[in-house]
Amino acid sequence: MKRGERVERVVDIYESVDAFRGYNPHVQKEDTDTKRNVQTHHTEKGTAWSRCYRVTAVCVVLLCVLLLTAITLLWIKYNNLKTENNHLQNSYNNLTTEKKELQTNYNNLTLEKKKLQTSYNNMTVENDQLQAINKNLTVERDQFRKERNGYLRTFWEKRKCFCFSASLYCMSTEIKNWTESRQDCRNKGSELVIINSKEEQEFIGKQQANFKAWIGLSDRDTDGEWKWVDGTTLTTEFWNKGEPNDAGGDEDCAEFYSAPKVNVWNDYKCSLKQHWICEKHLSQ
Ligand code: MMA
Ligand code: CA
Repeated sequence: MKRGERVERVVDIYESVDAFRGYNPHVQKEDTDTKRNVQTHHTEKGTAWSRCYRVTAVCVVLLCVLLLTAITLLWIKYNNLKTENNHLQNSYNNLTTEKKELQTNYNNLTLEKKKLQTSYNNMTVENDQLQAINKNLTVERDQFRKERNGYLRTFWEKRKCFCFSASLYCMSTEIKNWTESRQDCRNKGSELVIINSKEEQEFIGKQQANFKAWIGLSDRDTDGEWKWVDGTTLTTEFWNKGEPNDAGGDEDCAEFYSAPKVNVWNDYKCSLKQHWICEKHLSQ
């Protein structure tokens, strides 16, 4: 646009403004040229200001946009950090609780360990004591065996001896009546055998194929009332069929009768001579 044309346009604009204000440019034509010069000068100045204003406005808007963007970004960042902080706080709280529980567990375990240590120490002491006792018992047992073997070799010489449970049994090689037989046993610190169980009865029976021998049972004090030599009454009986029959009216002593598959008792005359069996209880 050339300078002349631009001036013309400005004139048109001013004329339009004057018309809008009710001003007629043709009536006051004489002043127009003078005014046109002044107005042209003013218009150039205004355009520069307008441009500056626009640039400033654009800058301000741009700055505002930038500021808003920055604030928005910072706000998002702040919220993210806040959420993260909450998570971390929760984690921290959980870990603190867990730590407390672990500490309690650790304390309990420490207490338990102390108790177990004490128990272990006590048991160690007890174990040592038991080992000492066991050692003593072993010594005592060996002495007992030695003693028993001594009995078997010397005291019961020439007799058939055997052990059952905690007793030593010996069968005589001689023959005597019931009273003499009993006395022989007593002289040796024993008694005529007392039989308390089926096992004992059968064990004695199988020591020899066939034999008859006095046992510590009689009804000499009261007829028909059978008693063992230790004073106890008869509970477990192994009488032969039909016995005791008191044959001849004076069978007051009991004998053991052993034959193949037969282990029984018979009442017999106390004055008759036969073998006998002694029983010695062994110290345990
Ligand atoms: C029979 C039987 C016994 C009795 C003796 C006496 C052989 O057995 O009657 O009961 O004691 O005889 O010899
Ligand atoms: Ca009889």
